[in-house]
Amino acid sequence: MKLIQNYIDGRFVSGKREFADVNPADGTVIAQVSEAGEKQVDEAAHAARHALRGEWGRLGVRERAARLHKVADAIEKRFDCFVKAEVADTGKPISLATRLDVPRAAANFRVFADVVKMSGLESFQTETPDGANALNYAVRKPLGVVGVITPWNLPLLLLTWKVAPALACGNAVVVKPSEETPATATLLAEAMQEAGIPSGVFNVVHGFGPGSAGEFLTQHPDVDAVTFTGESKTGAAIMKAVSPTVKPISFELGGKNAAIVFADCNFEEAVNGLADAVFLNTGQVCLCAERIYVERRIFNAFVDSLRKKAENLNPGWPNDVKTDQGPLISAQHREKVLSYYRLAREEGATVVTGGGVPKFGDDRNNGFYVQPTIYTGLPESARCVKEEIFGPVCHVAPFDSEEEAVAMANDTKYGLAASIWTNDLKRGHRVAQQMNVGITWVNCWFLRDLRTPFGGAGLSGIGREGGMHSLNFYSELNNICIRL
Ligand code: NAD
Ligand code: 6OD
Repeated sequence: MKLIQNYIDGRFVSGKREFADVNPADGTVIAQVSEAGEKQVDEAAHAARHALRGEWGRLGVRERAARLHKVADAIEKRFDCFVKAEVADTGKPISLATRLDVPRAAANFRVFADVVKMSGLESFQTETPDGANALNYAVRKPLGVVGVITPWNLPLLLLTWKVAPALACGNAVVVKPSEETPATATLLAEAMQEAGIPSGVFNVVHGFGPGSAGEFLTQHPDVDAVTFTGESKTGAAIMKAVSPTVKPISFELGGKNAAIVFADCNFEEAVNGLADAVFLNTGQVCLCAERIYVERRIFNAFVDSLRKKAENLNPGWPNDVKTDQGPLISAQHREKVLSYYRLAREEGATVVTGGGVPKFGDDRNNGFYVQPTIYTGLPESARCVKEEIFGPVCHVAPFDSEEEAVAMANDTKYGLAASIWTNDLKRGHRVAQQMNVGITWVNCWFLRDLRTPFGGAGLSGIGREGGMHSLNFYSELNNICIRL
């Protein structure tokens, strides 16, 4: 059986214990993973600190950027290996990993290499009280050792989204990928070696959260900052863990995202766009729309068209190019999603489609598939309308006025993303600007420009990453004031 190891100070190493890496499509064990104990996390943090004092710490921006492009080259060279590993770990359709996850990993390195090379800093000419002049300018320095903790839904994409800017700014990192999807982080270590990233700059520790590698990393005194993507309640636990050492944090957390569909929209584009927004990656994207508000006069037609889309999805084997719906990540996560399917009925929902588990004539019955599901008829106070489910499911509700739609969309403790569907440009701007979220799409969804601010309000996160926002988190500014 294959063993997925930790990567510390340029070497692939094992911890004391192992855990199983399970294929969500049929429940089989595909590899054993070496869990990093406190000792390995400590070694990784020290290796990272040491690397900052070596060649990496002396490199100029131009050479750092060149090496990040080489990392992207090395990912592209291993494109098929990354796709295969990501599909096996997550169960996502091969078509999705091929068009989204792996290309975005390479793009993350290329974009942040270019952003850091092109970035400048502001300066101010300042009048002194005695009528002389002073010049203020700031310089960027790395934060130091950055702990990177990531989830299982887009494992390589989300890990590289943080590692690339952290390295671009000259930091060294210790990454703790999700225990559900360890494979591509260790593969990335091979790409780092090939690209000439010095030993200790990129380290991988595998394991779980509490009492394991995740917690050891957040509490480690040699870790200067923590960047985390995952559930809001995990974010709260990490905030507590980092508070004694006052580490800077960047959090990208959960969502209960709304979409508003006006009757003047391009109907077909809205249905297609929202079918993606609800069901992509089996609904396991933090940006997915779990609440859809539709103007009453097109409500029935919209629900019926979305139902047809859901019923046409093909829950096949992940490696089949015709598959567009994979399983959920784990038995435990499926139980959570199914508990919401049961709860929706108890709360009085009308089940438009789905609500259960598909039956196959093969080993997929041992996997973690659920049916794509659409509900209507729930009150806005229902738990299924308020809580993040993170599966292929949405609730669709009608509205009669723009004000009502905006109020319902904003009635949440989360604040990650929203989408507005209308052909009235003025309304598009007006409604988008009223959304209490970090990201609003108009007539599209998950259309990314990596230079833009990305993050959430409320329970959805702290801070923004993307372009200069990432550079601002992953570096420390030192303002220098010179009296002239
Ligand atoms: P999770 O919070 O359970 O786990 C994420 C990571 O944190 C894993 O690596 C896990 O091992 C680690 N972890 C757990 N407890 C920890 C602790 N106490 N200390 C340190 N590390 C700990 O999240 P998940 O189930 O893997 O991912 C799904 C969640 O992530 C959803 O809520 C989703 O909305 C969110 N998410 C948000 C974004 C975003 O950009 N806002 C992106 C993707 C996923
Ligand atoms: O596109 C990105 O940069 C990003 N962070 C996406 C997050 C998706 C959540 O599952």
